[in-house]
Amino acid sequence: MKQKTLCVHAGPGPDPATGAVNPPIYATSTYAYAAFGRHRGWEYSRTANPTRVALEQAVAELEGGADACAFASGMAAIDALTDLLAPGDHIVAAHNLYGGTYRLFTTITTRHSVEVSFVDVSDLKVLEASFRPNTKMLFLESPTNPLMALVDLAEASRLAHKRGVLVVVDNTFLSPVLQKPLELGADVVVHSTTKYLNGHSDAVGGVVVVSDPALGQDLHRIQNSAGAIMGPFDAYLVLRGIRTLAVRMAAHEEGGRAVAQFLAQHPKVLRVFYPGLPTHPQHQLAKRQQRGFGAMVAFDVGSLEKAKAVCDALQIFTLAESLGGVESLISHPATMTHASVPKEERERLGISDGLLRLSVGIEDPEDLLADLDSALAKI
Ligand code: P1T
Repeated sequence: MKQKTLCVHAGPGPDPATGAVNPPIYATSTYAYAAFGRHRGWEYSRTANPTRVALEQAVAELEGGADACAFASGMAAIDALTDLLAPGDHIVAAHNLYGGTYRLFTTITTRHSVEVSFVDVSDLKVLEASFRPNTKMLFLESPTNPLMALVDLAEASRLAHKRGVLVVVDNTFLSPVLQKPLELGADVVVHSTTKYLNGHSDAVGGVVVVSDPALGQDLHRIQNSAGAIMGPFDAYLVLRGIRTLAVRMAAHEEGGRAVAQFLAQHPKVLRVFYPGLPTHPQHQLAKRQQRGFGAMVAFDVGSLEKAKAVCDALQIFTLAESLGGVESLISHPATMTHASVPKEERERLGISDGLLRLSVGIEDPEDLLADLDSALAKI
């Protein structure tokens, strides 16, 4: 099935009881037993809820996976993955990740005696040298938040699998419409559904997709035991968002490309980070492993003062954390999404005080360029 068709039809299809074309929102915490000792397949909504299961099935189909588990947030989904590990295990993580993932790994995961190394995974030699005998998980983002660096997912997976290391890819920035990590060799895909999958900035959630059904069973055990589940109302919203994912991604991409090209030729902009630009150092890799370049664009205006002036002057772009909604957002990673990364570490990575990150929405690109043009004229 083609992407657009899959987005519209992924999941269990019409409700078997009534024929409703959309899954009902099963607003129930529990289910009546058919008889003593005999339930009807549904026991308690932490364990399973039909609306959540419909979403899980849809996302598994979209990513080409065997199973999926939906969680209360993207961070809850990533945290559940760390529950696969035992004390003494080691994670190799990309050195540029969403700031919240960095915070989870450095302040919570390590409390359970799991070691984490942050390495420049775009250099495969560095990646290979970072594996240890106790390495159990490779955690990647591609493209990274906010620097838009890529990892060769097929090669990184090959290197990890030689050592029996589980490969996890956070695919939030592209969505399954623009990248399918499981097809490239990864074992697990994680999403903040808060972003493109939902697409309307009205619900926080997360999902994990796996290629191995046994791993899926293990994650459902974690989901049920630890309990950070997505509720049925949110599951409904994300599933509704998925129906338009393919057409939204095409519109996002059109805007993303236009904005990146505009910024790349603007005299006030020092540097643009967008894998769709031929000048991006990994443009060829992006063309090979992605089905598009997406709509996340970062750019450097040189200083905190200038970054603030641009944010203050914009009319259509809203200053806010998050991304992937229909409306365009701007954020300042150093003081917002990546404030929990120490300043020296941010500077080492290139997350400068003048760096701004755009989530380009689906408005008319001409309006977005005019907004950026007048804001940049202020600096
Ligand atoms: O916010 P939450 O649904 O818990 O998802 C966390 C998360 C995980 N992975 C990536 C790549 C993310 O970007 C995020 C959340 N990011 C933002 C809120 C942001 O503005 O970057």
